[in-house]
Amino acid sequence: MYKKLAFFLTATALLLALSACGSSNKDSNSGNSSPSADAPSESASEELVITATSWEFDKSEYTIPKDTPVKLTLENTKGAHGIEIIGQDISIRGNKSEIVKLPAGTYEIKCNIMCGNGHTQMKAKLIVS
Ligand SMILES: [Cu+2]
Repeated sequence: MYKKLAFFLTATALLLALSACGSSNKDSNSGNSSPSADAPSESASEELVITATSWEFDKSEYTIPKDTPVKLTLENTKGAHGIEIIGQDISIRGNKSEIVKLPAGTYEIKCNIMCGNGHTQMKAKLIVS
């Protein structure tokens, strides 16, 4: 009889664990899907191309409009570099694009791929206004 009860309890605990898992997965899925569902509907009318070589970006300062979707493209003409916008969850590694939308401010751009001797010098400013 105790065995039966133990089985029942185990089964219940298992079910609870499974349903908890299921619902948390659902939550994280819906959390993930809503921003990505927004992304395609936002077509960027502006584009910023940042060109990277070893070891510098083509400009020390870039400017984009605030609260506007901007297609941010990284082009590596020499070496393999990436960009990271400090304080924002934005990083591009290699020759890729991402649509970004930022509030007004001045941000620091850094290379996020360990690219060699001059890596730490690969910095630029992003002015959003
Ligand atoms: Cu680097």
